[in-house]
Amino acid sequence: MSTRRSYVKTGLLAGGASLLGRLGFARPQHSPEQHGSPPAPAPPATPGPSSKAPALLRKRGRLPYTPVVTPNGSTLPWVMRSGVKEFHLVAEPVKREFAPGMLVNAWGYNGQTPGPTIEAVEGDRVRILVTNKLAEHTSIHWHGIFLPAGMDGVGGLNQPQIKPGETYAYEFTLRQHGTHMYHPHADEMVQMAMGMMGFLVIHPKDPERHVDRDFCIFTHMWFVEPGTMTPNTAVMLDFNIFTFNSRAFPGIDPLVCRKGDRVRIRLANVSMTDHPIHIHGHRFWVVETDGGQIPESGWWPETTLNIMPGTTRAVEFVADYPGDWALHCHKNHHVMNAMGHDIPNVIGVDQNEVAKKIAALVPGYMAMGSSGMAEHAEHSKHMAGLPNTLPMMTGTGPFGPIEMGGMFTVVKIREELETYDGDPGWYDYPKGTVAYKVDGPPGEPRKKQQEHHGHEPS
Ligand SMILES: [Cu+2]
Repeated sequence: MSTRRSYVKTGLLAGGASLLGRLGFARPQHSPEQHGSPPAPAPPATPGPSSKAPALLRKRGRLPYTPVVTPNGSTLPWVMRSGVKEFHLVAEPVKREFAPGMLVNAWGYNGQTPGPTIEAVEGDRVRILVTNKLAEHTSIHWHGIFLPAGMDGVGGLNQPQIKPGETYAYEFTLRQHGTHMYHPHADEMVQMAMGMMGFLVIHPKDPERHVDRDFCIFTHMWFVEPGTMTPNTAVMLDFNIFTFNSRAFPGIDPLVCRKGDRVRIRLANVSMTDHPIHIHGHRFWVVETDGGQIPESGWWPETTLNIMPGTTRAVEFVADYPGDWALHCHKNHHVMNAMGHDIPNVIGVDQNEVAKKIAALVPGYMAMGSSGMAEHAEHSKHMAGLPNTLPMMTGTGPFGPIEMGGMFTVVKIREELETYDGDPGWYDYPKGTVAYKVDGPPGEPRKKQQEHHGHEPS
């Protein structure tokens, strides 16, 4: 875990710093002084974590909103020029590490896929410069935004395509607030499949409520032939890598929350199919689509929300229950990493005899799958022969293999939390609150953790 996190941070810092330098932007991203934003109004009256956790308050600074967190990603810096917030996106090929052990030749913005999250406030005048460093033309569409037709970004329809080496400016006033996205409307089949997409979040001018945590997750899927590193964009349905913010579990940062936090998760999808996103231990309220806010009387509760292609959704919930809670796509293949689809179905087949014969020819051969595919998690190195290929299921938790990859992460809710930065580690289960074994084959060793956490019902 620490290895992965330090790698990610180093990568982000290295990539981000050189890029920001190139664009002439300075860190930090959230300081209003640096960016010359208008004076921030007083913080919302809703009691937040501030009274108990000064460190958390400092993080929010004087911004009139809780900054969006893009796990494994970043927020795009801006500069104020004559009253206009100016952003700069650079469309370019990017190398994206999906998880340790797998690097992908993707396309994106500013060295990242998804591109950095653009954050602004309703009423802002924004100018977004787009420089094309791809080898082919592109354009950017601002999905769900009310703007002049000539700024809508459909290549050929609203503007000429942006040729390689050219920079275009999009400029409009934000007349709404909500969860939106940006993506190309050029070479449709290829550019989004290669990872070109990003969030455009517009905060309300007069927030009706305060959230403590505001996350955004871009769902996506890819086909990267095992052993290779460039997505095949001609694939229509048979994708084999499924990502949150272009990372696959166990390469996805957890969503860290304090007990009692009001949490918003914004989800988006420009892939070829829908992703039913499921949360454990809580139910969330559906508060927003890319069409705008749903009045509170119209919110509805879900534990699984389908994110259809070409949509955004925002959900909110109060982090009531401490623990480690799974958040994942509920399509079973979408919580798996690269796998060949031409594998024979051997569930229920006795392979003992054939395994003996093959082992005579192939030393170390192991027949798997007769009782199900869980064995793959234990022997997750079965793809180790292929370079740049993640095992199907690789995550390991405190009790053993998690048996998932792909679109899976963990919402980590803690009673005590000094900082939202970093990973607080696995949940320390109170004694007597973990499922326990009451019967089984004699002599089978118990898992260490189960003994540690005890069995007595409270
Ligand atoms: Cu999915």
